[in-house]
Amino acid sequence: MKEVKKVATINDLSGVGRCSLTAAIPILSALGVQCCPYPTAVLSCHTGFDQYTFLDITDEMVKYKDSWKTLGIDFDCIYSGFLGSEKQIDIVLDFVNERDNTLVVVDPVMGDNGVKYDTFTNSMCSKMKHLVSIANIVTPNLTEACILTGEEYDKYNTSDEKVIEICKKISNLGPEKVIITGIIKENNIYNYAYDKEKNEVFKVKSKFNHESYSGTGDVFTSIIIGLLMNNHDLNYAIKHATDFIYKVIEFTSKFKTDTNEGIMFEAFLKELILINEYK
Ligand code: PXL
Repeated sequence: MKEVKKVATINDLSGVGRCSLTAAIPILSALGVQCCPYPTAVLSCHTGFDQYTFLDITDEMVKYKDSWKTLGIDFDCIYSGFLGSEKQIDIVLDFVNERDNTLVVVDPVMGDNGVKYDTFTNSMCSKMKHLVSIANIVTPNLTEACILTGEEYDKYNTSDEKVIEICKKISNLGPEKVIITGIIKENNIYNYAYDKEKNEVFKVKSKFNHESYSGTGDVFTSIIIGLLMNNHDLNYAIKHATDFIYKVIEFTSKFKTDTNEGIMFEAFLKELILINEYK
């Protein structure tokens, strides 16, 4: 019997749009991992919708973290995603620095499609670099990777060499493993993983159906963490996360929903259980 691992999941709760905690909780649970939500904000819908409410809970986050510390609660992994203010990034830095022997995965949620999210300011970007520097694994999309490195975003023409250069620049900030998602070339989309210690690049290809759904980055990172927590290797995790998302996008696209609604992963959670069971 395996013990159930605990992941402190720092992310927002968005009522509609299948992203952040509403992706991480079901996905980590399906992968047999306890998702312990550490909420950053409560939104009626994510920020891609024309209108949304936004309750920032920065002050509560300090008390929340301190309460876990008093209780002596340990986590196998800290997973940070959408952060709503500079102060929140500082709180996450403290939370990580107060703990040892925890895998730190930072998804530096800042933007997509070459554009920063509404709530993300320039000063938050430099703080985010600091958070990236203390992570073991980071999972930016190409937009975020460009923001972190000051490289120009080129949606359809980023060469292998350029992606690898960006991966190395990010790993020089600190992380041992850098995963860059969403590199589009013709009708394909690629995810790259760079392992600093091995100096190796692993690249996974998937078909691109020219639709960009919200929350796929959160689904991706949640799958990676869930599989790593079950002792699968990173390349296995990336390959299966990529294939899973492709399959769910294909299914979702048949319904012609608003892409802000995210992908219909609920119908495929059973597949994650099978992917996880394969040893
Ligand atoms: O999936 C990224 C994300 C997470 N959280 C919120 C967002 C977005 C992207 O738009 O708005 C609140």
